[in-house]
Amino acid sequence: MRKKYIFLGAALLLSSLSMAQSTDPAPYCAAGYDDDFMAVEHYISEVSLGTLTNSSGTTQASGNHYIFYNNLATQNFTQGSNYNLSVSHDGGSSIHFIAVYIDFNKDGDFDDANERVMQYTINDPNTIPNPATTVVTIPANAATGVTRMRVMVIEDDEYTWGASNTNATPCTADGSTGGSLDWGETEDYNINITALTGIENQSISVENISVSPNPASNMIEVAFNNQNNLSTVNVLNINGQKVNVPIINRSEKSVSMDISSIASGIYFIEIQNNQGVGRVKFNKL
Ligand SMILES: [Ca+2]
Ligand SMILES: [Ca+2]
Repeated sequence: MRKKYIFLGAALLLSSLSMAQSTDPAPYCAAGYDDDFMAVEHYISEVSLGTLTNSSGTTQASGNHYIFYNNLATQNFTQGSNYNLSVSHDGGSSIHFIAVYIDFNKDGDFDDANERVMQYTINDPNTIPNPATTVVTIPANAATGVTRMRVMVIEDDEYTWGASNTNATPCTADGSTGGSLDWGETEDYNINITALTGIENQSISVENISVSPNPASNMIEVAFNNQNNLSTVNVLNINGQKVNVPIINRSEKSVSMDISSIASGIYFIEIQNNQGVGRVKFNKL
């Protein structure tokens, strides 16, 4: 029996070692909390973005209340696509911010435009939903490859979340005082951003189709170089489904379309003629 317990203990130790997370945020900034003088427990209990889900329990990480879950299988997120983001937390009325950041341009910070993908602030007690949810759009121009997502719950003991401090901040030096990150928890994750590729098996080269302007918000003109007998022009969403768009003007070599009514995102123009089918992507602002 003793051997069995030793074996079980070794197996548990090995499995816990192989599942270990990191407490080192580098090269990203630290996100410690200056709460040493009083223990206030706030925690993130579950994070979900697309196919990434991580439950971390209803206790706060020790130390700087920071964990980098670099031990999880890295999930893929496609440029231009939308993903549901959900953050479950301890739900206390003294949480002032729920904030999530993604380093879309992979420059090692969370400071660039649109890198804060979720923020809830509390202006009345109990107005932050639990879970806090939003939809995250991966920018079409996001850098591809593995990058960092940071999830935070924050209590600010100076209550500067009101007039003077309307945004959460992703960084602070641990041990500093007087900042806005007084109590809370921070969780970092790796996510992998993949390129949006065109639909395969095209028989008309994309060089023979031009779309302008691109990106566009209201009107686009699609021109066909060296193409004859144009039969069909469609607009497809990123799932390949046809989207209805009014055609304003059409000739054998070009089509003008009003795209003002469709949602922002990545689309494909699909043309067909007697040589086959070709598709190019454009970005609706
Ligand atoms: Ca947690
Ligand atoms: Ca950045």
